[in-house]
Formats: sequence, C-alpha cells, structure tokens
Amino acid sequence: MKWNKPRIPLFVIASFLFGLKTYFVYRFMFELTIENALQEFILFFNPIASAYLIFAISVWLKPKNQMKYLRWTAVIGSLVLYINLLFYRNFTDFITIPVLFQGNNAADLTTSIFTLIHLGDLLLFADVVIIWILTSKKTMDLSVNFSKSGKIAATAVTFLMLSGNVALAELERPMLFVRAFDREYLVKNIGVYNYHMYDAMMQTKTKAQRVFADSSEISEIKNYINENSDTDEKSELFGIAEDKNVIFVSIESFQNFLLDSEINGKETTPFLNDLKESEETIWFKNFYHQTAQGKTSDSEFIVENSLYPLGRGAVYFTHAQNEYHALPEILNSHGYTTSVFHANNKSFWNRDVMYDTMGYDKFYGEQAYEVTKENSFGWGLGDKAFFSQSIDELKQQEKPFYSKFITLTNHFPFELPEDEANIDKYDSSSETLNSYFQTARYTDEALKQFFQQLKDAGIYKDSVIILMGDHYGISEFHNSAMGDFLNKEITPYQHIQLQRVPFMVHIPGYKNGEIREEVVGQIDVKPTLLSLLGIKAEKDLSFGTDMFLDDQQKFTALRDGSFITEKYVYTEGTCYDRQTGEPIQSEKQVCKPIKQKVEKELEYSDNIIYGDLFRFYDFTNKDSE
Ligand code: GP9
Ligand code: MN
Repeated sequence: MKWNKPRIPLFVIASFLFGLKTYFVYRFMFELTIENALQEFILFFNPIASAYLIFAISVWLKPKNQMKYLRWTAVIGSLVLYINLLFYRNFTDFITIPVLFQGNNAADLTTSIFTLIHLGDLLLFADVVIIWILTSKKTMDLSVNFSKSGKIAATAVTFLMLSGNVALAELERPMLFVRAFDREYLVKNIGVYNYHMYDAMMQTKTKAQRVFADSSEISEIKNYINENSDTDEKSELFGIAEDKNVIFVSIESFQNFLLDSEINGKETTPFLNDLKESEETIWFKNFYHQTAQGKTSDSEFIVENSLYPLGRGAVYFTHAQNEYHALPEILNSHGYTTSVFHANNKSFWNRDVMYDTMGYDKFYGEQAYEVTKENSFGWGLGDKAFFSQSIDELKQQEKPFYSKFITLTNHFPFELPEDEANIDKYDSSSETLNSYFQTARYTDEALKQFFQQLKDAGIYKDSVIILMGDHYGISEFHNSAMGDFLNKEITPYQHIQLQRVPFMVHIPGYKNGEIREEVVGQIDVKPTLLSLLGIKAEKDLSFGTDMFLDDQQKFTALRDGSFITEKYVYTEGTCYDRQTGEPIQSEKQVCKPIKQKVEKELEYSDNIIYGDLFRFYDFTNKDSE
C-alpha cells in the first residue's frame, strides 16, 4: 500500500512536539512564578512559537536535507534546554554566555552534576526519539518540496507568531527588553531559546560598551559618589587595627540561619556561636551577601573593589583585563604583603588572572597543598587539612600581611565522609538541606582549629581576623524544606532575610565586642577594613560605606534590584516592613525613591566595569576626573 503524505508537514508536527515538551519543562521543572492567566498563556505559547521559528527554516532547504535538519535541531534544542535545566537545579538561574565560556568551572563542577541529573530526565528526550523515527530513512518521502508561496507562507507564520509573542510579553512586562535584571522574566516571556539570542546580543553590546566608553562618564559617577559619602568622616574605630595583620576568611556557602541552629539538640556551629558573643568580636547580624552568578568570585570582587558584581556572568571572567583600584593594591601601597589561600584549581573563576590584575602578591592554589584521597572529599581538600597546611606558609609572610582564606568543604552538594560528621543530618525532603548542617559543622570545627593554630604559631595576637560568609548555600529550590526547618513559610521577604551571612570582626585583646544591628553588606567591607587599619579613604570609584559610621540614608542593594534599609525590605515589586515582614500597602510609594537610587547605583557600577573606566582615572592626581 502506498504511504500517503500526511497533510500536516513534519516540521509543524516537530514544532508541536518540541514546543509542548519545552512548555512541560517550563511549567513543571523550572520554578517559574505564574501570577495570572496571561502569563500562563504566554508560557504555553512561547515555546511553540520558538520551536516553529527554528523548525520552519527547514522549508527553505532541499527535501533531502530537511529531515536531517529537523532531527539535529531537535537534538541540539533539547540539549540546550536540558543543560539549562541542570544549571537551574543548581543555581536557580539561567545560563548566560559569559558563564558558558567558563569551561574550567564546568569541568570542576562534575561532582555536583551527578546529583543534578535524575533518571526521569530521559523522558525529556521522548520528542527527539519520535522526531528521529519519523525522519528516519524509511519515511524519507515525508520530505516536502515546498512551493515558493508555501515557503513564504510558512515563514510569514513564523513572523506572526514571533511578533505575537513579543507583543504579549511587552504587554505583560513593559520594558522587558530594556530592564534585564531578571532572567526569569525573560525566559518566562520569550522562552529559553530566544533568551539565549537576546543574551548573545547583550554580550555583543558589552564588548562595544568598552570601545565607546570615554572619560567623561566618570564625572557623573564621581558626583554621585561624592554626594553620598563623606570620605573625611572617621568612625570611632578608625585605626584600631593599625599595623596588624589581616586574616580574612571567606566561609563557603555559609548563611546566618546556621548560627544558633540545632540538630537533635546539638549546635551546628558551637565555635561561631561563642565567637560572635565574645568581647573580642564585633558581629554584624544584618550583613547581606550581594553576589550574583559569579558566586564566591562575586563576593571576592565586591569585597576587593566595593563595586557590584555584574547581572550576567562573573566579572572575574568577563572583565579580568580591566584596570581596578582593588584592596590588595591599596594595601600593598601601605606596606602590606597580600596573599590568597584556596585549595582549588588556580584557574577556577579565573582567579589566577584576576588576582594578578588586582595586585595580590601571592596565590596559594591547589598545587601548594598536599591533596590526597584521604584528606579530600566533596569539592576537594577538607577545610581542616586546608588550614593545617596553610599555617607554615602564613608564618613565612612578611608582616604586616593581608591574607585571604577561602574554605571549600561547605559547598553544594555538601558531601562529608561519615566519620567526619559530628552532628546528625537534618531530616527533610531536601537531601541538600539535610547534609548542609553536617558540612557547616565541619567547617565550624575547622575554624576553631585554625584559631588555635594561629595562637600556637604566635600570629594570633598581632592580627585581626575577619570572617565572612560568601553567599547562600541553600537555594530557593529548597524553600519547602527550609520552611519546615524554620517553621515559617519562605515568602519573598523571608527569602531576602535568608541572604544574611556571617560577618565578624575579631580583634584579639579588644574588650568592647558587640552585636551590631546596622543593615550592611559586602559592598561595605572595603571601606570598613581600610578604616580599621587606619588607612584614610582616598578618592576612589566605589560604593559602600564604613559600617561603623552612622548613616541613616543607607541601603544594601542586591544585584537583582532588591534592597534592604533600616525600615524596609524591597523585592519582586513589593515593599515590606523590615521588622514585621508585612507588605506595606498604604504607603506603596515609600520604597520608590530608594528603588530609583538603587537602580542608579547598580547602573553606575556596571558602567565602571563595562566601560573599564579606571583606565581613565588617575589616582596619583587627586583632582583628575
Ligand atoms: C571554588 C569555590 C566555590 O573555588 O570558591 O565556588 P562557588 O561555586 O561557591 O562560586
Ligand atoms: Mn562559594
């Protein structure tokens, strides 16, 4: 019997199959917030429109190439979607081109990758199998030699669907393509494939920005900075740590909620709990991390430069060739020896390049350590061995020194050998959250041991030790388990409050330790540290203020435009009372002026980085603009 050509061309069938699969992934596998029926419709429509856009190109091909095109488009499209899904499971975010080119990181991420792949994911390739079978040799005659008008009609439908999608997206989110703070909005409205095209365009724009930037942009930014900070003002702690060594410990994925938490009656962080209450410690309990896609490297960048990280990619990768006026460089010029200790691949996050750019004297990466099967787990060398092995090198540093230590064990997926665990796992639906307490406890013990080793080495009393959490460890993906643990629903307000990480300044011999309530963030570390060391703030292109100065106007801005002030927490378009967590209905406008300022500040920071504006800035001449 002769096979009758189906009336519906195969590229249309492929568009539907592939589009429906994509919709299924958006709807049920990504955690996209759907607020209304229009959003729901767009979410359904955009994957079909996108799929049609790509598959309909086949009509312009010779019949013998059409099947090949459909088949491979389905494969590549599915891989793009799946890789985004894996990335999302880890970071609750979508891939950007700069992140994609962080090849070294991808290789190092393998330990995490396997916990992100689920067996059921195989079903996500069902459409590929169907398309593959339909396009296989036996049914080759499914190819259609489209007439010219057929080709034009098929393409016209593409444009119709595409413009329909864009119009609906614009209706749903005015100025969506101008304000690109939030990748989720973009993916929800135009789909992951079009989002990648948009991202590629943005990347090209970024490259162009540097070429077209000129020195005149500095004046406006400088005016803004001058209006908002008084560099002549000194806090009462100015110079308290003068000539001391600085030991800065960046604690991996450490959130404030770990402090004072208990699992089956046992404290998770006994050492840090005591330390924060000590009279030698000043603990800022409302200190927020401000990182974005660059995670640890973003936290380093913020601390070193008092600039915001970028909304897309890790600035450590994308702008490592820029000029900066970073903390190590400033400290070097004041007689400090500067170094970093971190037992991971030196090229991870492009650190080897960026540390050089920022002026670190020495970087002790993985090769400086003895890493064996016995002393490493999870992401690598355990924190205890890391500190133990670092001490000898630390002793050799010329004084005064500034040394940064970056821990590793408390990193997703929070793996720890059973015999290293001194606290039970938590019991919830999230294996990630359950394990988190055990690795956090391990790091707490490693810190305790490190303090003792510093004392034994005779370094302790001449040093000031700063402890800081780099960013969150438990993503929004685990909100339901987090809600169980904290015994409250994780609302957007709670989510922001969960972004608080430890920040403790420990000064041996100090007697006035206290718990400070100010709302502060990583952007404030650089001026605070310089002030403690008695180094007068110089003319700089940076944001943030000395945490010990009273400044009522202050806000702590997160990279997505959310912010926290003394009174308010603003996120996802809602202004909350910071104390009660209640949305502020009646005075909806109170957050608006702050929001505008936050957006301006983030934009200025971006302009400094994108335009590489430090290259026009002369630090030797105080009046240069
Ligand atoms: C890797 C470590 C962890 O060297 O800093 O990086 P993260 O994944 O947290 O950015
Ligand atoms: Mn980290």
